[in-house]
Amino acid sequence: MSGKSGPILVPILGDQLTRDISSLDGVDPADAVLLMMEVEDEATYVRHHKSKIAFLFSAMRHHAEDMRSRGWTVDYVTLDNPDNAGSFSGEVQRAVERHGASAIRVTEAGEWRVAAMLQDWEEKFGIPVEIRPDTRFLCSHEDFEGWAEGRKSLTMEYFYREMRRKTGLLMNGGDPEGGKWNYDKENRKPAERDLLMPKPIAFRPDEITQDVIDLVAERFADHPGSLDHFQFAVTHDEAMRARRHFLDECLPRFGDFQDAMLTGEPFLYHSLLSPYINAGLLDPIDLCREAEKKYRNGDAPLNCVEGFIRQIIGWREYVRGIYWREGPDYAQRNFLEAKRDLPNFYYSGDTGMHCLSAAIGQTLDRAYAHHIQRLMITGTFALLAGVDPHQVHIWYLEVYVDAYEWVELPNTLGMSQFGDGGLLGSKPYVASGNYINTMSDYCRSCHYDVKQRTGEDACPFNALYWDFLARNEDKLSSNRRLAMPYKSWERMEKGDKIAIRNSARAFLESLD
Ligand code: FAD
Ligand code: DLZ
Ligand code: SF4
Repeated sequence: MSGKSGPILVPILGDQLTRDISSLDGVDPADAVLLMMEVEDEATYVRHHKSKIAFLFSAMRHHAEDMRSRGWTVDYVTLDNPDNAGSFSGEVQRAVERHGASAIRVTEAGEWRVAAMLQDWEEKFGIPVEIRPDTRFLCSHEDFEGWAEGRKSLTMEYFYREMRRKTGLLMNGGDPEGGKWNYDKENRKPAERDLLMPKPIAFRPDEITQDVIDLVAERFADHPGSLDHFQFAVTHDEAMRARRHFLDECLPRFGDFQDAMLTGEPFLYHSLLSPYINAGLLDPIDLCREAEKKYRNGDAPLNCVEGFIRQIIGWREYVRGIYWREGPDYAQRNFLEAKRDLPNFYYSGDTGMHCLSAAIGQTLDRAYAHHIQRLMITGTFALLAGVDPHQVHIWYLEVYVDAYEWVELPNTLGMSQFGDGGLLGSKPYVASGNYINTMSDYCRSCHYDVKQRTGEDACPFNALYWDFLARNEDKLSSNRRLAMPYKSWERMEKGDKIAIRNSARAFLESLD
């Protein structure tokens, strides 16, 4: 110990808005100062969507109020404070001096970049720094290592089963509820417009949020996205209301239409809860237990509840495990050596491809797109077009309100762009226009014809799909899960192959 007698300084980072965050465990409010800081570096290390910054700053300001009302002393530094040092380390240094802090206690950071800063603090400030594990996750880093150790492949499904056993969620003794672990086959129905479809719960900005919106509009005018549709929950209570709305109104049909896409319906039956879970306003496991209750009470079918729980205790925990296991250079991987620049229309939505203009348009408006839009529209297009996966990663990190590197990077670089060569997904998520036409109504009002493979009016996904396979034959043709498409490509007439590749080339040149 340092021997100093000042308070313990507890920095609460922007994604640690949890009342019982591990850094506060066993701490007496009388002995501690909580430090919350809006800093330029965090807001600009990528050009976050304006609504993403507004959501987080407003949620942080409300959380500070909430913690004060619970007896904590909170030192909150706003972005426009003239003395703001602009970085976590700069602000912690100022706070250590201001309060004469005797020690720092902090919950581990959610990404490598910030974790490296925390590691430096002890030496930098000359007081003890305790970095505590983030207990909001089910699977610790050590447990994930233990699970992954010695396995030939890190298949999510097996990890998920471990998490089901660990939590007892949807278990019948040692067996999965209903006899199967996974009901995904029932979850691929296309949606029809339905007047009874639930509307998302919208929260009107209060004075605190409005101040933040004004600040962000002024300071981050050059960042992508709009503030006009801001309707996020920003308090614990509002997040709980959003959670209730999802459980009552959307969960009973969540699974059925999980992969569907409809023009003008950005949300369908999705929960829209990821920003609140990731920032710490909602407890993921408690949410899963509530979802399970809905099934046990006969209010939601098994396929929907299992599908939802799998996303959280399966995918969410799994991608975090992969992120920390693979290390800071995971972001640099580029298995397919893709080099194209991200097309400008990712920042404007200005393209004749209706699926892309719809997914990007709602992303810029609302900082939200659901999983299949992210994976099979913006993700698949970038993959087929051979866009540099690092640029794709930066875009996803910027534009989604729920984006933090630990969850965004494995989903983007691994699952969506095959940048890790198949560590996360056993085959690239590629598809021709036919998939999009089956799962959405986008093609009905598109400039392009989904049935045509070549020519100026043909759906670009079609030629790009075959061109992608041909272009990456040396790297992908031995993949057993791509055996069928490669066989079809082989069997194709030479003239057709040439026409497809010319069509793809012409289209790709038009992007440059
Ligand atoms: P729902 O469809 O209602 O799902 C319920 C919850 O499950 C989500 O709130 C989320 O917490 C969790 N979940 C679902 N899928 C995943 C997944 N693949 N990985 C982790 N958690 C999942 N999710 C993020 O939270 N942050 C990101 O930055 C992010 N980037 C993504 C990038 C790409 C390329 C892809 C394909 C997916 C990404 N996802 C990300 C996963 C997923 O798309 C979002 O979690 C989901 O769309 C959030 O909306 P929702 O809350 O309505 O989700
Ligand atoms: C994403 C973000 C932004 C935009 N701004 C801040 C901020 O000003 N202060 C803060 O504490 N956190 C912010 N965050 C979230 C952090 O980047 C996130 O907490 C770290 O990535 C943790 O690993
Ligand atoms: Fe997208 Fe092709 Fe359908 Fe147009 S035709 S919406 S580009 S899949």
